[in-house]
Amino acid sequence: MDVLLYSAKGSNCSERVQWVLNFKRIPYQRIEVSSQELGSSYLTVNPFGYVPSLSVDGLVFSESMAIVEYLEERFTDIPLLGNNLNEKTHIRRVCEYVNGSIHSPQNKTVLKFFRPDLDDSSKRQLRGEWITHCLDKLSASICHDSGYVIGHNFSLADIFVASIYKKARQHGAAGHEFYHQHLMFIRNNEQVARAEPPEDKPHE
Ligand SMILES: N[C@@H](CCC(=O)N[C@@H](CS)C(=O)NCC(=O)O)C(=O)O
Repeated sequence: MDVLLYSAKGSNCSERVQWVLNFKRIPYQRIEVSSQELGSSYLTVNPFGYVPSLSVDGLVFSESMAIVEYLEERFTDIPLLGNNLNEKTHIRRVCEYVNGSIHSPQNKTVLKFFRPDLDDSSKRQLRGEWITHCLDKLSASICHDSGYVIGHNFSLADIFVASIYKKARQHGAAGHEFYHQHLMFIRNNEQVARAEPPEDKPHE
């Protein structure tokens, strides 16, 4: 099986997929897409110009949520979507909130479209503040049963939450006790820590 992960430095959507690939021990090759390529040659891979994309034996998938659901259904040995329908639904709720409500409005292209007036540093500040504002709201409805976001096991929800929190920090947002604790908790699980992609220098 030939698996290629199209990623870009500092992309938290790509980090989600990479974390899943590592945790499920699926061998893959990471293809680095530069900012310049995102808007040019890479459009033949993903017409939206977004990373990640995942190619499996030449078949290309995009949208991180669709990709991780694909990996979950295809590689069932190490599950990441809970133990029952209630857990699954809550894990999807958290992932959708992170992906649709937190990440999308602060996406680089979206911000450039709506706020062309802002310089890079103001954009970074706004992005960090937005993520923290949304994470604040999320904290009341997660980590109820254990240190994991949903239920008693590491899941896609932990990956999505940890990755977006790290993104806020990269944008210069202050540390957040609740999410810092969550990150420390999941990193205590050796398999989780081993699968966490190394931080790369962002150009996002
Ligand atoms: N909903 C998409 C979002 C993808 C996305 O926004 N990717 C970012 C990196 S995290 C990107 O490619 N940004 C480049 C840009 O906005 O120009 C997904 O989950 O894959």
